[in-house]
Amino acid sequence: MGKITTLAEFIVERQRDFPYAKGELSSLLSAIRLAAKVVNREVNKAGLVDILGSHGEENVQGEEQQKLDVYANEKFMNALRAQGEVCGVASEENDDYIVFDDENTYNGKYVVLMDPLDGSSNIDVNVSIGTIFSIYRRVSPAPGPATLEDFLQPGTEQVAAGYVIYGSSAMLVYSTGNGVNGFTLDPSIGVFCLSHPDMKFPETGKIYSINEGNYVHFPEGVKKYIKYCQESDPGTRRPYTARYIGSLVADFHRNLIKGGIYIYSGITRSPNGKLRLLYECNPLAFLTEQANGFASNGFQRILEIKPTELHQRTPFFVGSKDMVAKAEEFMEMYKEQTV
Ligand code: P6P
Repeated sequence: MGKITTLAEFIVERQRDFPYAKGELSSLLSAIRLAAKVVNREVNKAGLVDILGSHGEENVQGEEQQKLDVYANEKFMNALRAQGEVCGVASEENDDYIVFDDENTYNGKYVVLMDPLDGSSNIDVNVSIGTIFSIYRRVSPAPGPATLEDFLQPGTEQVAAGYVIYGSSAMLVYSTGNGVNGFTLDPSIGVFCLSHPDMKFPETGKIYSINEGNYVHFPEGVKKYIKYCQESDPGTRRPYTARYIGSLVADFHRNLIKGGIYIYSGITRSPNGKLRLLYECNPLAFLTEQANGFASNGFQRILEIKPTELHQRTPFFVGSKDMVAKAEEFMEMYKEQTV
């Protein structure tokens, strides 16, 4: 059996990629690693709510059960606050960003944006869910409080990003700008072990992921791309296979490994779609480009979008480079017909 590299060892080894880093980013990633293990333990218990008491009520121990996404938010917030290198966090669970204003965090060099438990509605049906995180260097002066500008940076400025998928096994997949690596939690020893080194999107694939229940409301370019996926053409391995889990991290992770495209398009009543730019699309777009894929809003590279507000939404086309390029072709071809 080959040598097992733990996430902790890997973080230290890769710190050498950053000669000027004094370990702050490594320490920050270790805080995320810890919180991921704590959340995974609770997510795995979710199936026992009848015995432990459903969230929001008291369990058999008489403890107040929290909704899992609130619980996850709290665990990641606490781990990041305790770690000392982060001056503020923006979360899907909080309307405004949170400033860490004690003496050791006022100097924090980084800000973190996160969706602490994406797809949490899938917990009750035992479908994989995930945490998504994005890390930037602060732009506001230190020492001092984090400011909104620290969080409204374009995705190209990310120093690191990743996700945790709580599935048949728990995995942490992240990049600090030198490729993407995946670590699987060995629950028997509570350690994330390097299981998917140097992850790359296959140039093209056979899977398209989109909620076709919204078909009548899609822009014409998306409708035409879906029909393109369904036509028969052995030369381009079509018809493709439709796979849609309804959990962004799970659909993304499957496509990263097998190849494919995930689309959450704008629709008539919400032209920017449902997914959030800052803590869902940007971190996944960062990973995607590091894994030789591409991420677009249908017309523009996701990472170059200049954010204007914390919870803004964007259409999201992400995955194998050739497949996203083809989808963009249809969006461009039919952009005048977009209702
Ligand atoms: P729909 C979960 O609520 C989520 O944010 C993503 O994880 C998922 O991909 C998407 O929404 C599913 O949305 O509208 O297809 O049910």
